[in-house]
Amino acid sequence: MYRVGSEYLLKKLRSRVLILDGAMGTMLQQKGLSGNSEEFNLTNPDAILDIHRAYISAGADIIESNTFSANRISQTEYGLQDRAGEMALAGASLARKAADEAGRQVLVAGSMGPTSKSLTLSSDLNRPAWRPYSFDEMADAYGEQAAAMIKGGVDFFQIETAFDALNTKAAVYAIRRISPDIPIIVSVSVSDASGRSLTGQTLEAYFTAVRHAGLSAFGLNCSQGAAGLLPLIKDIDSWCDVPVICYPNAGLPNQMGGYDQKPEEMASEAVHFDGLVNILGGCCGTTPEHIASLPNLSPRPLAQPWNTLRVSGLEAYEIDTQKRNFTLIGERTNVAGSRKFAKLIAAGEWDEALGIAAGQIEGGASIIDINMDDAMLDGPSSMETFVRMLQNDPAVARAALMIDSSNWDCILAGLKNSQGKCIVNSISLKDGEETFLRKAREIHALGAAMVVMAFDEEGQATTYQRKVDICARCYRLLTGAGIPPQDIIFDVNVLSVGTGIPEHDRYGIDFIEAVRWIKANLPGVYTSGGVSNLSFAFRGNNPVRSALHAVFLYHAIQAGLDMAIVNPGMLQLYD
Ligand code: THG
Repeated sequence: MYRVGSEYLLKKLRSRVLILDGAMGTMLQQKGLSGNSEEFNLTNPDAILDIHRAYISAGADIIESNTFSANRISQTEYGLQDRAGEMALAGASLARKAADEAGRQVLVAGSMGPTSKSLTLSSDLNRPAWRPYSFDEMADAYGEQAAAMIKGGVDFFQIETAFDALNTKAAVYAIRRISPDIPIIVSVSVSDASGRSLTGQTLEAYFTAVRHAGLSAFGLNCSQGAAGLLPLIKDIDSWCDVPVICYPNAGLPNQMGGYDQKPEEMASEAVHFDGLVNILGGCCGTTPEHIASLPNLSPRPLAQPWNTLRVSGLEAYEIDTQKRNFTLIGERTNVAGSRKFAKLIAAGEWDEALGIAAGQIEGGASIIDINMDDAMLDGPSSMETFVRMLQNDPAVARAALMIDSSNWDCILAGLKNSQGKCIVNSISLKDGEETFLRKAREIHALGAAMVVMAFDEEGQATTYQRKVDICARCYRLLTGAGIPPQDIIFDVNVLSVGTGIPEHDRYGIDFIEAVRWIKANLPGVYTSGGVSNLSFAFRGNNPVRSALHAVFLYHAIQAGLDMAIVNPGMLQLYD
């Protein structure tokens, strides 16, 4: 079992900057060992132990196990996929042994690389929705690696050189399935000075997508030398609410692809990380000499934990009603809500369908609601394809996704193909507490926020009292299960008015008053509604519909409504 918990690690990271070791690959090369690095855990364990000992002598507080590619997917390239678990166990055990022999406290970070494959990008230009592995396959590979490394005695996991947040989500999903509390650190590698991941995400969008795992640190490794990473670390410092890690390369690569920055040069650049990091070490090209010369820095102070809803696509988006106006969610990418979109999806006209999503973003939507619930479609497959295709269009991929379905498999398909932080639409108490909580936990484990409908075992809430009673009950259940309040969005059912039935007269007012009650009584949560439902009785009469929506939204926003699913192109201003 691992020896340090998250609380202990946090305390240490607050007290001083922990020194992480340097490159394993560089040291193996110096020993003339090239090829499958992780195989040396089995064939040449003494060489690995030597390297760990050299870094411990150089003053490392943390050493990384030689397990970066000890997973089934990466080892397939050597035909050694069935020995990946053994390599992971041996690598973790070797690091543990070296740490335990140190005569002082040395922590073992279980290194997990990104695998050689991306879940977000297609490697085949002619098949943009094709992926070499599914989320579940990748999670299983990571799970096998993680289980072996816990057995080998790692103190925490270090998911490093990460370039695709969907891969990272699979990794943290797999780890949390095995252990709810082992510390996890995520370190991203950026592809250029713009500071985006290879898959196009900003670092803030990336962090937003993986933060749910309860990270002990987040930061950067590889990519550049210390000077090159400094502006990106300053960016991270401005929003990150967990400790920060940074382990740069020994400068920029030379013409031969090698690294020749001297330890003193690296040290003089690293001085500028003072107060910005909690863990400092080295990546490609760094040696025990580099680690020994790292400067003594004061640690980055602890930041206030996030308490607002933050979602992401390629970019991060915070929903803070104190700071900004209302958030629009585009309703048009819904096969049940738009005949045009339904026809395009049925015909496989993906580019045209993406154009509808892009139009909503141009019209002001920050989030797009995607729904593939149609009896004529294979919902999960259409959801998977659309979400994958979306990645190829930066104008659309920028926005966050709301995965809208009454089919659980369709929701999973959306979540398991999105690199950003999504919102699930929706869950409810319709099938009882057990199903409700099982789904909520799974959604959280997959990193998404959730719309909760005012619906229970008795059916849909149509009155004020039923709406607030159900939401109060859901709040108690969800927060009791560890769901952060800011990831809960209550939808108290926008129902159709003007139908001619007197019982429907109060529907608009009861929605608005229930929103007011929720914002006053259920701390931290958000509220939303599908505004176009309100005017179904006026189908075909768009001027009346948009007038109704404008007046309704005006009052609902004053009562505290945070966001709404709307047709952005049809919204009228009303003051
Ligand atoms: N709450 C939550 N999710 C929801 C709803 C909600 N998802 C679905 C729906 N309600 C919100 N989306 C729409 C989308 C379209 C329309 C209404 C709500 C709509 N469509 C036109 C119509 O039916 O007249 C279609 C016209 C066309 O074909 O273009 O009005 O309440 N959580």
